[in-house]
Amino acid sequence: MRFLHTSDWHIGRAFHNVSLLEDQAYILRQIVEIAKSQQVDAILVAGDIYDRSVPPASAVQLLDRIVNEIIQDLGIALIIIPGNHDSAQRLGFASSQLQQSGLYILGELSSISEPVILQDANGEVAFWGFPYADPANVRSVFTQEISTHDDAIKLLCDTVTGRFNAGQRNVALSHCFIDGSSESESERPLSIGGADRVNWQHFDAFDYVALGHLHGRQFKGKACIRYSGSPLKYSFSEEKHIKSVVIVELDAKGQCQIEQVSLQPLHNMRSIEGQLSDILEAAITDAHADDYLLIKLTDSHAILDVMGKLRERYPNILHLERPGLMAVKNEHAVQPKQNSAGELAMFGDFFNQVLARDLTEQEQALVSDVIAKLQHDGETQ
Ligand SMILES: [Mn+2]
Repeated sequence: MRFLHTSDWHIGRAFHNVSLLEDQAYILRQIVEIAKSQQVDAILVAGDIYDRSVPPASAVQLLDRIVNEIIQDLGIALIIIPGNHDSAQRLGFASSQLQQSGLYILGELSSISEPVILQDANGEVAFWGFPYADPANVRSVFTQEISTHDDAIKLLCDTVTGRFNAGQRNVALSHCFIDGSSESESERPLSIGGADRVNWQHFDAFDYVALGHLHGRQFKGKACIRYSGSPLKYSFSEEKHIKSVVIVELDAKGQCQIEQVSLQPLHNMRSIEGQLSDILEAAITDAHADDYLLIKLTDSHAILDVMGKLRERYPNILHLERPGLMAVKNEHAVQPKQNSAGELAMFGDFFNQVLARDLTEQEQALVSDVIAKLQHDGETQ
């Protein structure tokens, strides 16, 4: 049995008010191509299909197209669980009818004991899907004393491992936070204060565990208990991530051979740090000037229309930070006596930007007087 594991598509997500739908369409098509060339039998998506419980129509249309390509055009089975961003009920629309066509949406907690069974030359593989559920939900469905995410996952795992058939290989899909794994800034916590952590040992009996929730690819405990990671970077904290999908070859005994196939985004997400003049010069030969950028300017003086200047070369700047300016400001915060000198210098820079010449001595004196008067007024108010 050969399958592709992915998760955290977050279709419909925007980043710094820029819609990522085109990037998502591009990357999902790439995943379909990988599934085709790798000749997998199934694709597993371990939650957070959509970014919101009520996704925009354009996101639903994109998923619809991708599902058609996977099931109808390629004849590959698609197994999905909802994550904490999805609405299990909405995602699960018509799911029992769709099973006949090869689309398996495992969104019902009460049905976790009914796995998807796929056959290969070596026999049956059971795919057990755990839809994302908080402890209160698990408690109400199973009427057992469940107070933590760890209790909940343990119960779900114990429930299905008790139903394993001899000779059958077993794969789990789960959307949870395995204790000790690394987070990114684009994940929404499942609960506050670390109470969402679960032990990987609960999954020990499965031959492979396809995890979702954490956006960085990683495994915990065993190589076969694994997060595929999101297919795109959804925060600048993921700048150094390599985004990929997992291709799993499950042999007759349930041993896994794991390969990670890298994805190439339409726009990379990265940060650039330096002086404005250096950044603008380097941009001339930057072959990836349309990447999504975080720019950190180290210049310590005020610059007029800095965003306009940068956007001429880098059209997709999503965020601008001015650590240089902050440093100057902070210096003033601890040394208030330098305030007037700092403000005069700042105004001098501004004046130079607008009129392309320095203040004369007379003008400097005039501006100093105004600054001093403003400060005096501010103090006596
Ligand atoms: Mn997610």
